[in-house]
Amino acid sequence: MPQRKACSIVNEPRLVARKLLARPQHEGVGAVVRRSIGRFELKYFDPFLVLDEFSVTAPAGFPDHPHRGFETVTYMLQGAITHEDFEGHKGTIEAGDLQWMTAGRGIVHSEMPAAQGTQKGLQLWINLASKYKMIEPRYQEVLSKDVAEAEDDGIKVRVIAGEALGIKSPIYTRTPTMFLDFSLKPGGHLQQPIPKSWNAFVYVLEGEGTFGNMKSQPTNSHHILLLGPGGDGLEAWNKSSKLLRFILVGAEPLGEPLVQFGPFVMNNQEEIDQTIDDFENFANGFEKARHWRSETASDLDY
Ligand code: FJE
Ligand code: FE
Repeated sequence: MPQRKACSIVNEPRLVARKLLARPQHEGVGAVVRRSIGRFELKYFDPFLVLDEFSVTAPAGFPDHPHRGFETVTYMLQGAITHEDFEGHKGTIEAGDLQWMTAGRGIVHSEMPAAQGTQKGLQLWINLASKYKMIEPRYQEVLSKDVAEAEDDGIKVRVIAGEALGIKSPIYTRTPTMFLDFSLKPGGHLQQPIPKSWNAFVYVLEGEGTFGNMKSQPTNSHHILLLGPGGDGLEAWNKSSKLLRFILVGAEPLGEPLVQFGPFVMNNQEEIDQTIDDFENFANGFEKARHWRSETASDLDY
């Protein structure tokens, strides 16, 4: 057994099982996303369906589109995005703010730039368990000033979901999930517990970090690292001379069958056929889509 500090809170650090670079691709209308989870090579990392690092400069965006069967988490890094849905729920999120949207049985909405310049952020799609797929839609929004933050010895964490350094997020997650935004100063060393049975990944936003094993090759921005199974946490080091910023996301896998048709994610083909039927006929949660078009996206040609 390797020797560890008496204060270790991670005894069996998880190793990096896979590393992928998220290259830019076009999505929505005139928007660019670096997709890591959800691309061909990594279709699903239970319960994660999509991870996009997006970049949107007007005139562009994600005009009126539906969702069913999962949650979307939008975490802003720069600029602002206005969302507007078919029930009249509307709002703008800016850098540091987040929106946790449980689409459940159905949401139709637009997500459009709300500021000059380029809007940047992360959007994560988290699958819902079969028994929650048709629940009422729900929004949880947290402004940057209300995001729980903690600092300790060269480490800063913003707790989007779950718990770190003794600080808890107010976000309620249907699928048990942790979402942590870490900044490590040069020389910083982190140990973060992760439940053993959870799937977890790291996505690097800025700088260069060493993950899992102190002797491994450093990883820089736009890379996703899938952590291997079994260990009880993440160990990370900033051995560079610049700030390191990354997110650590983990969740309990659902272990259920999955059939996806674009923004509809269900458990079998019959439920997907029913969903397409519901969407086309404005039924079972899509009633309000019949006469609705977003204002925000109306000046965008698509
Ligand atoms: C979508 C294509 C899309 N990533 N990141 C197809 F682009 C989208 C979609 C998004 C999206 C929105 C934001 Cl604000 C950020 C994103 C994909 O809206 F839902 C489907 N079906
Ligand atoms: Fe959307």
